[in-house]
This record gives sequence, C-alpha cells and structure tokens, in this order.
Amino acid sequence: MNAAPPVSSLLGTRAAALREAAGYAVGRSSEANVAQALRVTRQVNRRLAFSGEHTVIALAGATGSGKSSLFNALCGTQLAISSVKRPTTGRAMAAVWGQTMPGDLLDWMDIPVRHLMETTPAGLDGLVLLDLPDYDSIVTAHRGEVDRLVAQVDGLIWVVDPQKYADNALYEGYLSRFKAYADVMLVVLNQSDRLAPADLSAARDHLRSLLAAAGLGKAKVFTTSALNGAGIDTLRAEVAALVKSKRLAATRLLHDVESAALLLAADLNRERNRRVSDTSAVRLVAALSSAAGVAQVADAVRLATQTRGTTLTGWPLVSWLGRLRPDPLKRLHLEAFAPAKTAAPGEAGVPTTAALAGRSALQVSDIQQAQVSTALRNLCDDVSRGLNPGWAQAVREASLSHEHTLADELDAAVTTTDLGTSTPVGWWRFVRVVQWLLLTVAAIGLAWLGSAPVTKYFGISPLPLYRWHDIPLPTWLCGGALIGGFLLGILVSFGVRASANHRATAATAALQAAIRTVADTAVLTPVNTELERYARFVAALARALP
Ligand SMILES: Nc1nc2c(ncn2[C@@H]2O[C@H](COP(=O)(O)OP(=O)(O)O)[C@@H](O)[C@H]2O)c(=O)[nH]1
Ligand SMILES: [Mg+2]
Repeated sequence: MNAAPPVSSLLGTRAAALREAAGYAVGRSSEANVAQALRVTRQVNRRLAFSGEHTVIALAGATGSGKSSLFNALCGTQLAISSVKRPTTGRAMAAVWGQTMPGDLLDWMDIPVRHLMETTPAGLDGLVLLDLPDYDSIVTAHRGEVDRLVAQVDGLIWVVDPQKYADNALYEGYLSRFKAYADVMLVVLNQSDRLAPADLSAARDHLRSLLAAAGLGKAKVFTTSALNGAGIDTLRAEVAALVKSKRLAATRLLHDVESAALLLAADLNRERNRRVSDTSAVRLVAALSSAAGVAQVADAVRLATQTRGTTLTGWPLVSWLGRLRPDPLKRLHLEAFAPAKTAAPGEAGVPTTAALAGRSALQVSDIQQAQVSTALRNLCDDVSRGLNPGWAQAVREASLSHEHTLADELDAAVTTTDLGTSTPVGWWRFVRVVQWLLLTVAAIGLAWLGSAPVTKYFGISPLPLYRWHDIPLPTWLCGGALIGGFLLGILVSFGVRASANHRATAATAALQAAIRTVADTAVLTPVNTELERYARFVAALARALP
C-alpha cells in the first residue's frame, strides 16, 4: 500500500464541514440526523486527538463463534481465557502490540482490561485488538457494550461459525449497519476444522453470497480454525496489512462522516440561490400597503389638500364655508404629524415615533388581513419549493417572526411618514392676495356708490360718478371685482385639484417607501437570512461529501 494516503487529510476538513452543516440544520433537519452528525464529528475530534499510531480492531460475532479463541490464537497466548482479571464476559478486553500502552485511548474507549504483549511480531506494532462480548447476548448490558464499541473501533473482524453463519436475521439485521464500512471489514468463518474441505469451500461461497446480498460484498472473507491454527497466519497477515496501511482509522471515520452527511442530505434540494423574488416582494408590499390603509390616507390627503386649497384660494365670500368641513386627515388622526427629521425626537412639541405609533384611526378589514396572509404564504411557498418540511417550516416561521408587531409597525410607518400636507402650495398665497385685493376693490366701489346719502347728510359735495358706457365707474369696480373674484375662484379650483392629485401621489409614494422598509425588516430580511442559512448548510454538506 502507498504511504500518506489522502484519506487522513480529508477527514479533518470533511468532519469540520459536517459539523458546520449540522449546526445550520439544528431545528430544521430531523433531530436524529443532526444528533448523529454531531456525534460523528465529536467522535472524529476525539479519535484524531489520540495519536494515529494505534489501530483498534475488534473481534465481534455471535455467542460461541470463537471470538475469544481467535483472540488467543492471534495473540499466541491464552490471554482471554486465562486472564483472572476479567470478571465477566460482558466487558471487552484489549491486547496491545507495541512499546507503550495507549492509556488515553483505552480510557476513552472505557476498556479497563488491557494487556501489553511482550513481543511484537513484524507488522503488528500499534495494533489494539479487542475481544468483544457476544453481540447476541441475552444480557442487554453486554449488547449495549458491543454497540458502543463497534461505533468506536477502526476496524471489525466479524466471526461466524459453520452452524450459525447462515442466519438470515444476522445479515438483514445487525450486519446491515456496517454496509458503509464493508471495505474495511473482515469476515471470518471460524471452526473450519468441523467441515470437510469441499463443504468448507461451499460454505465460504454461500457466506460470500449472503454478504453480497446484504450489501457487504466488499468485505474480505477468511476461513480459520482456532483449534488447529489453520488460516490464522493469513488472518494475522491481513490484520498486519491493515495496521501498516494506517488508513483504517481514517477510512472508518471518513465513512462515518459520509453516512452522517448522507442522512442530512437525504431528499435535500441542492438549489441554493434562493432569495425572495422581486415579484413576491412587490406583492407583499402591495398587500401590506392595502392593510396599512395607504389608499385611504392618499384619499384623505387629496381631499384635505383640495379643501384647504379651495378655502385659501376661492372666492372669499363663500370659501370660508370650507372651514366648516371636517378635515379628513384629522379624522384619521394623522394631522399631528411633524417630521422627525426637523427636530430630535422627544424634543418639546415634536411627537416621537413611539408616541405616534399605533395612533392612527385606520381600520384593517378581515379581507386586508387575509390578503397579507396570502401574500406571505405565496412568498414562502415560492422560496421553499422543494425544501425539506423542516426547512420550509423555518422559512415560514421567519416570515412570521414579526407577526405580533406587524400591525403596529405598519401603523407607525403611516403615522411617521411626512404626507407633505403641512404647508400650503406656494401659488395659493399669491391667489389669496389677489382675491382680497379684488374684494377690497369691490368694497371701495360699493362704498363709493353708497356715499351719496352720506355726503348729502353732511352737506358735502357728492363724489363724482364718472361714467363709462353709461354705467358709473364704482358700479364697474364693484361688479367687475366681484365677478372677477368669482371667476378666478372657479379657474383656480382646477389648479387646486391638480395640486391635490399631485400631493396624493407624492404621499402614496412616501407611504409605500415606508411600508417597503417595514416589509424589509419584518419579512424580507428574516426570510432571506433563513435562505442564506440554507445555502450555507448545502454548501457545508457538499464539502462533507465526496
Ligand atoms: N472445533 C472448534 N472449536 C472451536 C473453535 N474456536 C472455538 N471453538 C470452541 O467454541 C467454543 C466457544 O469459543 P469461544 O472462543 O469462547 O467463543 P466466543 O463466545 O465467540 O468467545 C469453545 O468451546 C471453543 O473451544 C474452532 O476453530 N474449532
Ligand atoms: Mg468470548
């Protein structure tokens, strides 16, 4: 085998990527799969923390298959049976070849019964061989010990005997969990001395076919006899080859990482560039605008502008009537607006956003509420297409993260938006001056006409009544100014209407911008953040997989 296989260098990066992916998947992917991924990464970290010098290989199998006998045969001494330190067969036992006892490693694996071999045959330096309890033990604790250790070892020698090897339940049940590790698994048909050579060969072929059917076709099959030593040297040589390759531990762990990553990636949609589309965003803003009463406010702005403009620029003799009409903005509690930009919030006379929030008298109908719900649902459906239910649910929750404050946020957006109605339109003042001038002229004309009895009473010579086209000048003045003012009022009303429309349009734009900000903070940003998390999850998973 070649030195420095790439597998060990891959392990660290893949395990880190799996850890990252699991972190993103918490609360989204299946809890069991996330837990498994985290367990595997912990396992890798712990195992990598110990020196790579040691390769842990366990003998596992059914009761009486010959695990302990093979353990002794491989050790070349009666360790397993003679050891008086071994209180029950419920605990594993370790034999270590090499100069030193890997105490930390065995402590971590919780194997108190350990033996350092006196001599180390060529090729076995660094081998830690475990004799496991019976996987089919009737004692639950023994089975638990087997489960715990097979998850921690680097390699497995599965021992079967001629009586029980054909047990179908074994292949479909217990062994199926090793599918991913078949290439680093040895299967030993022990007690070969009990079969005639022809039967042994047939049994071996049968065993191979059973393994292949169970998806373990890559596992190498050996035949041994712990009794007469047949096949033991070949098995030991194979074990030595595994130790020498130094790739066992990393390969086993790499398989673990891969399996855990595949679990997380199960029916995963790899489409990562998910973002809320412009269409969805626009629809949401439209629904929110409707719910926030933007149209209502715009209508109020139009009406208020028109009333104020007409009152100011109309014929003064009748325009004062406009003041009697209720201001539609006041009715919506929107009249108190003073833009926060003009003074620091909280300053005297300037209402703060908080003080204004939730104070508008706009009513949200059930229909508008339903429109918002529909827009939110469509938006989520759009970006969650093909996502696992857990992730789709997370997106949905992100879209509803401001559910309880959304109404207030919208109201605050409406009440703090400058509707542009605080000052009169510039030309209105000019028209007003003209209107009053005309009225003054009319008054002068009237006074002139009515001056005759007064001058007569005081014995003063009457004011001359200059005539033009046979009509006295003051009559011209009075009538002309009155008719002029009236006509000007009518003419100007068209201009006021245009101003009102213009202001309503401007107010709509300002309100929609404010609502877009609410949509951003309350919905779009939380949803996009969740989608970014998904993208990072998919990317990390891709790095964890080959
Ligand atoms: N004929 C024969 N008997 C064996 C062989 N290996 C083990 N045995 C016997 O099978 C029984 C169970 O062996 P043991 O090693 O304790 O099996 P374990 O339960 O898997 O540890 C013992 O009586 C052994 O002597 C073998 O290769 N050939
Ligand atoms: Mg035993």
